[in-house]
Amino acid sequence: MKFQLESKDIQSKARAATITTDHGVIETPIFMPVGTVATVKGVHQSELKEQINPDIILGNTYHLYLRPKTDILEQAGGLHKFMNWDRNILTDSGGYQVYSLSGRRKIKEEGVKFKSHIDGSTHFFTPENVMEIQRTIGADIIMAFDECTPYPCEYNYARNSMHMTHRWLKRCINHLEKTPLKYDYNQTFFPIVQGSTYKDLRKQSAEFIASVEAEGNAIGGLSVGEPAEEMYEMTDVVCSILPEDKPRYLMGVGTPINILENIALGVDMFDCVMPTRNARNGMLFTAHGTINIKNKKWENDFSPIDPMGITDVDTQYSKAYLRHLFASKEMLGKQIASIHNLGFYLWLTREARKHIIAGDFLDWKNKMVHQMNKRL
Ligand code: PRF
Repeated sequence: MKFQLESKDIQSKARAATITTDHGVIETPIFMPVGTVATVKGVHQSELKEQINPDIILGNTYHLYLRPKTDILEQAGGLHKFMNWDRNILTDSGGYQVYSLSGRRKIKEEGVKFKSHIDGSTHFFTPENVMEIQRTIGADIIMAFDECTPYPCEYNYARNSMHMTHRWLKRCINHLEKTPLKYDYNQTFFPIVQGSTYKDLRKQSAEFIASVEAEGNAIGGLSVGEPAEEMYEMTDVVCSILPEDKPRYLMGVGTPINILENIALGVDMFDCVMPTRNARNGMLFTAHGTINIKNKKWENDFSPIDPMGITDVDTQYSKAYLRHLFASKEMLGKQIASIHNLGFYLWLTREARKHIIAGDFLDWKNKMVHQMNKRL
């Protein structure tokens, strides 16, 4: 993997860069659409490529391991081939999903015992087997196995958990070195900073993570219910310590406003289920605020869904039509809304990049944050 800084903003800590892997170039800042179970929900790969056009998407180890199961992905020749996606993929390690989704789970030094959310069967994740699973899934960027602490979290729990995440990181690295690549392209490994909402722990964790000198670094444990200001404080502390010449990935963030504020603090990569999940509930993000398309006020609004939108659906269909699809519980409604929202998120991060390069990012960011903070 190669990371090249292209441009640094003078008035903020925002950067524009490129990441190059065997599956192509990723221009940052980037939003990575979430394709949890080998599908970006409701969106065909052709629409994803042609309309939304992300350089990279995300998959989840936890889900793919449970279904279709690792051996099926191996037989398919890896996740790229299985789902017909020839650009970059990043897989999360399960270090978050195992806490947020599985029923009962037991965290020990050795690893996490958990019950499948699908059939209740018992499984065990360790730093070692999660590295092997991610080798077999075959994403371009693979993540360390960590513990994402909840919010709020007692100091002592957060500190002990952070230290365990650091010990797990060493085990991930040791095991990866012994686990050969499965396919004919490289994989890059990112460790994850934890430390809850405690500045001293965040600082300690960022220093430890930086010391292992991975090719890129991630920030976990945020966007778990803490106030946005606390999230920004933590990102700021961590970004001031993580190396400048490597990508920084803020996991599971967030709203369009969260993304712009964190870009201003030096984050390069984001992912979140929000654009697709909220789309399925009828919530649309636009440059001028959010729309609840189920609202009666759109019943006879025949204007385009989003006249400024970058995807075909934005101008092909009216708000009244999309409202009707939601009222009728038609699946096309969810699909249109998902394409719109992902198109908007990708537009937003591409615009951010343009403004960083042009040198007027901060003014543009402040204007956008103000504009987007409305309900239409
Ligand atoms: N760890 C991992 N994945 C994650 C998170 C984390 O802390 C988060 C936190 N918002 C989202 N996804 N492994």
